[in-house]
Amino acid sequence: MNDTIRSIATIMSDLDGILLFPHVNMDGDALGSASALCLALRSLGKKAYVMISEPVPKNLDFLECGCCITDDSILEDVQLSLQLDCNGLRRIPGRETAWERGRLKGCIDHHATTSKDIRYDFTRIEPKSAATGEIIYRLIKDLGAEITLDIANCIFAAITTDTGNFQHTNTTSRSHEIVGHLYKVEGFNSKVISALIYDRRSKEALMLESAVLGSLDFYADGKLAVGKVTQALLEEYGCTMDEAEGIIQRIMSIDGVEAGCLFKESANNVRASLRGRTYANMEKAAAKFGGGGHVLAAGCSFNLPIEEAEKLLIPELIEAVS
Ligand SMILES: [Mn+2]
Repeated sequence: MNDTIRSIATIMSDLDGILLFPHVNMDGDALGSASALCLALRSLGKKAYVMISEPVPKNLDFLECGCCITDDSILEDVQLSLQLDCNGLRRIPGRETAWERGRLKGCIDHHATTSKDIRYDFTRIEPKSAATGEIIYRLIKDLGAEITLDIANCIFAAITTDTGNFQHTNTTSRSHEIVGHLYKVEGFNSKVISALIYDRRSKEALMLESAVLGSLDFYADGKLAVGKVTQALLEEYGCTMDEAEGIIQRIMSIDGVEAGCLFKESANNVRASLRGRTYANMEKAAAKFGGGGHVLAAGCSFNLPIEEAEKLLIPELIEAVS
């Protein structure tokens, strides 16, 4: 079941009291999409909030736009719970009770891997869209809301981050067309937004990156590169995990690397971020461990020590690059 954007706009036009749910470990697409839609709904006179359960990453602070809440009691009646840039309860941990409040449940996403643990009243899943922000832009237009400067900034952030600044293979003519429209919004300046997202890294984050890159393991004649961000490293450099953002892209910039893996160790589990360059199917490898994502960008989690997770995942990745 995949509903049209127009029909979703029609449904939403009649609703008030809307909670938007970006995925955990929010990125520019998840938060940008959620805030853009939240602002558009408010401009139409509706009560809308973005429900989160973690701090907004520093480099995305400008996307908050007064939309985010951690306590949903501010809404008396929740007519719609809408998941953005993700699907399934596993992607919104700690927010299940708030999610259940929605009389209707919806999902707008571009991840092909879909979870079956939620019965949605409507869904729009477009695996060919580079970012959920592309779908949200069209939804805002169909809702009849104006693309304000704040909304334009949110949509631009969503698209630039999920396309790797228009370098990933998921980038399409439509990604550029939508951004082209954003340039017509009064005051829009892509350079300013890019600098906010990409050029505010701390010294500590760069030191952490250099430590991780300095101890990469290579397999399969250099076609697979594996890095690790451990709790010990974070402590040593005084960093939080969101400052490890971007390390996987650095790994993928190494000549000859077809697949990259970055293990991220948290207090209670290990998450693996997986990237492929051309042919290595990362979605398939992630799916073996209950994860998912896209063919060239996926992820999975392990409730195991990092060494055990490596033993399980690396053979699959070696197979993916061979
Ligand atoms: Mn996305």
